Amino acid sequence: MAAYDLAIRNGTVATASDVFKADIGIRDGKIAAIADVISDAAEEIDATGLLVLPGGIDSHVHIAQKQGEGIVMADDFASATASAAAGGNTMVMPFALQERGTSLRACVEEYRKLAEGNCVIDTAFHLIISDPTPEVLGQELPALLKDGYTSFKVFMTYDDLVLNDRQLLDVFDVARREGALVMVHAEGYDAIRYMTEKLERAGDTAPYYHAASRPELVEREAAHRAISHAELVDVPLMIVHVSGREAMEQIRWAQQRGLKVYGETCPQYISLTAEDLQAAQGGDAMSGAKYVCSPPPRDHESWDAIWEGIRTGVFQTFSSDHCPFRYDSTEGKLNPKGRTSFRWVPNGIPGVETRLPILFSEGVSKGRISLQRFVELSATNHARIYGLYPGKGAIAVGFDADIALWDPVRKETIRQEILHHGADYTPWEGFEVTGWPVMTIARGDVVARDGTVTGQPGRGQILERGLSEFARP
Ligand code: DUC
Ligand code: ZN
Ligand code: ZN
Repeated sequence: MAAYDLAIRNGTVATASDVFKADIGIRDGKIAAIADVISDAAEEIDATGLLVLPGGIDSHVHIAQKQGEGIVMADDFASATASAAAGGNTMVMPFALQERGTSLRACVEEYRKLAEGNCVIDTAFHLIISDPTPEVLGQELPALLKDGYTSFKVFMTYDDLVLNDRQLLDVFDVARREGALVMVHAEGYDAIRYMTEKLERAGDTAPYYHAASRPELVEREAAHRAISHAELVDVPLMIVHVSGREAMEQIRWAQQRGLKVYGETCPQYISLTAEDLQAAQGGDAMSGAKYVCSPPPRDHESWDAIWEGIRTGVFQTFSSDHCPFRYDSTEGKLNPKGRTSFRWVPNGIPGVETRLPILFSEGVSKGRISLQRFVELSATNHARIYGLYPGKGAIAVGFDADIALWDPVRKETIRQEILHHGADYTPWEGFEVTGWPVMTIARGDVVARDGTVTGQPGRGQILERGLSEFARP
């Protein structure tokens, strides 16, 4: 009998700290050996000329999340996780959303049922708290944290989700006591409402005005407020989907003062701009809806600011914020109310499959970041911050054999027709990249190869997570 089930041979391995030539031996879904030569395997993959990287972990995706009346997300767990696998990922982390007036526990159980038996790769859920009642804060949340749902997101905007300052403080307080990591959507509700109503009164209702309704200062103000509340309570915080200089500088300011404030950014903030929300001349103004997400994409100076934050360590994670809606659908971007105002265009863009090629190409191939930093931003830090480390997020003996093989010189043009998500478009149509994931191996199984998803729905597990040391006050 062979010593290993699978060997990945002749590749260049990268971790968050090192790049080296090695073979990898996999047994029972785990990395069992890393050595100069591993020859005693039942099966071999020749990785000559390829990079052997930890499979991507996307710690911020939205899958089959309940939406407002008549709106449906474009991905279920099968399509989202297939798309993720094709994009070099071995794990995704979506959100179990509490609807106001309902039990958090019941929402989680219902959401779990959607995932069970349908995931191609491993999954673990964050929670979204929209109704922090005494029951939720006192019993449900602590119990769910003990069950391995060890992080949750709170919103500072959206009618159905926004928490007021007192509620934020109360939720932060529970996080501190129980050791949970809080993720914050930092955009201020009242400022957005004020701007939205003003724009609507002026007749500026096309999707383009979505960006104008939430300028950067709205994000900066909310980030500052969240950071101040976290300082008061003495709890760490992750500010998610940071779009530009202003919020980035708030996080940096907090970090320089010794606060445990972490930052996440996304591909849209280094590769799209608010101008994308404007239809090309003579085009249909509604086509800008394809780019409506929150915070909105900004401008080229913002890209530079985000790179500054990536390079200097202000940001720990680079996630997709995959939140897919079909464009040409009355249940998606072109729903009837959305045609009356940007306010009703569902917020979010698909991106779980394109996150890593964009970061690799814009970052590593263009010389902005090292390969090790790519590994940190795409996998290792997600595992560390969200309680999956050790075990996931690195190429090391004893870790899950979650690995992506990359061709660092392959040129591709991102097109809807090569993607596997449930959306009917990609915001990056025609975007050219250098560097492409050619094979994804999850717990030792080849789940995607050359653009074909080979992993079956149901093979992915729903994981409990441990408490994160990043959440310690
Ligand atoms: N926030 C997200 O994190 N994703 C999509 C929409 C939003 O507002
Ligand atoms: Zn958000
Ligand atoms: Zn999101």
